[in-house]
Amino acid sequence: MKGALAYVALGANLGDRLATLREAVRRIDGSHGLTVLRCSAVWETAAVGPPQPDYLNAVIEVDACKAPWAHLQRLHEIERSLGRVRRAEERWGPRTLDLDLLWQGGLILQQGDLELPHPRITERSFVLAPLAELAPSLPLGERAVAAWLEARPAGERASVRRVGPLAV
Ligand code: PH2
Ligand code: MG
Ligand code: MG
Repeated sequence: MKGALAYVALGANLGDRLATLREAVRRIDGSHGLTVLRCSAVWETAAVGPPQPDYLNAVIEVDACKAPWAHLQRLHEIERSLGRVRRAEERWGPRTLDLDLLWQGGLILQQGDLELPHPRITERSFVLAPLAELAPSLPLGERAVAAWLEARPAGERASVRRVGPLAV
């Protein structure tokens, strides 16, 4: 580890979802100060928001050597390079690829479009379930990740399903 431990969430519900997530991991690893350390499984999850196809979601653990703003910018670049057009999107609507910086080295901050830890992690089983595979004890406010996941309603937890490996 040369930098800080960080977690990035991946989501896709348009096109070849698995191929997109895997290509995103390849583009994240080893460039612009990010090294991929571990990958969660891939989870198929019912969409939160307006009616739309199910998502594939995953979380990766990375070694983050730059400031979080630099990493966020790089993640947005990768989203664009894999076909995402932000301007055309509706809030909570379908996405070719969504990359969210969830947590970096315990930083707590809010500036422009960057908030750490990422808002609403604790209310979303589609983030908590893959994150709990990698970092069940990671503290988020008053609870750890695994405890936040256990606190989600049973129906919501049943709407996420582990479907297979992300790493190739
Ligand atoms: N992302 C959204 C909106 N809704 N639902 C699930 N299950 N997974 C997501 O990643 C997701 C979503 C917009 O970013
Ligand atoms: Mg998101
Ligand atoms: Mg996002």
